[in-house]
Amino acid sequence: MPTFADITPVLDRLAIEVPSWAYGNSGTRFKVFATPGTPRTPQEKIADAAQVHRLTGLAPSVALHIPWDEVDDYASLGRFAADHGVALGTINSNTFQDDEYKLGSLTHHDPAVRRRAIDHHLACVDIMDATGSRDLKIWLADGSNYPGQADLRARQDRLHESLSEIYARLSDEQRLVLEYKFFEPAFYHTDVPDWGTSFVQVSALGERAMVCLDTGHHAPGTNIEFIVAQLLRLGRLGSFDFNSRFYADDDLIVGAADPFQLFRIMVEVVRGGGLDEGSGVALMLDQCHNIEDKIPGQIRSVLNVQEMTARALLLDRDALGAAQEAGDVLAANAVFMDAFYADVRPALAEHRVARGLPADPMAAYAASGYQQQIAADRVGGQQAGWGA
Ligand code: PSV
Ligand code: MN
Ligand code: MN
Repeated sequence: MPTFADITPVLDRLAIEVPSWAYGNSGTRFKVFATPGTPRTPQEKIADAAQVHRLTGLAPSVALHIPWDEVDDYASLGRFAADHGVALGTINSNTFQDDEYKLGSLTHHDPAVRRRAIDHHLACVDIMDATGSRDLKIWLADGSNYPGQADLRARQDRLHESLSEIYARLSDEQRLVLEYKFFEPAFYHTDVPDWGTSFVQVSALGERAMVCLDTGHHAPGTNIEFIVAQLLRLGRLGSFDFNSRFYADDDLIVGAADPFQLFRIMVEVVRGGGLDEGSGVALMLDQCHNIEDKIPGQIRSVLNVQEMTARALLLDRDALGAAQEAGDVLAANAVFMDAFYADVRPALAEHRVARGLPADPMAAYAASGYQQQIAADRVGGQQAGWGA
């Protein structure tokens, strides 16, 4: 088994992007709970995200969602972020909250609606130019509720045409990342339901078009790590949206529902070079904290990713390979489980202290007084755009 010292260089460069919307109030269709101290502006969301990075050293960038994070001057928002020790990251488009998109956006049968949806994405690329963001992440709520409602095939063709126009607008340093989701808000069909459809669509665009894998967007029982392995093998895994789920797209804290699944995913990320220097795989969170405080919720999340990454890095690949080659099923499984059960928490605490970080970021946040301060300062916090 590798030692902790062996894996430290990889842990040192581990970066997990946090979503601006995680800091806003969110909930279900039954109730959105207001949390004292909730940010009222994109700047306040960024300030909160900066706390996560300050205490963990793991979250150097913040993803924005447009129009939820609309401001007049994105370059100055980027400077604001830099002043707080973080960068602006992925720009997420949004074509799911306007009445006009009820029957679709980039796939809509009406060219005027498609035009509006494409223009929104072009405006997002303008923002990327100002913020220096690399990735445009597209998640489409497009789909239908009833058999016969829509021409499934024509919508794929229209999606290709719309994406082609958006892709053509990107600079050489920018990427388009297409996220899939098997259902919701549409219940009969979704236009980008699975990794295969996303792969087909992005492959038709060019090399800078990639797939986004949201861990909550699969049918129960799906072997997600297999998809990770396949997309890495194909060179098309652009990013992760990490979260965890018990039932559907629950958007709970990553690693909370099924830490072993997170470990298995990270094993394939490591195996496929996703943590190698210069890897194009972006690790992001896509979560909503409905009932817990948001900042410690995000701190817990990035720590969970770090912990499972460390365990995955400790996997004894030589021993595993030997057992696999020998056809020794139980020995191979034992090697795998040994890494999963390795308790890396004391070593990670030491690693943090060596980097000038608190050994226990959760405790450090609780002791910092930041939560009490924002609760006192901020009145009338914003609701995150809901639907995540
Ligand atoms: C959709 O469920 C999703 O996961 C997409 O990533 C969106 O950008 C995010 O939620 C926020 O609505
Ligand atoms: Mn997502
Ligand atoms: Mn989601």
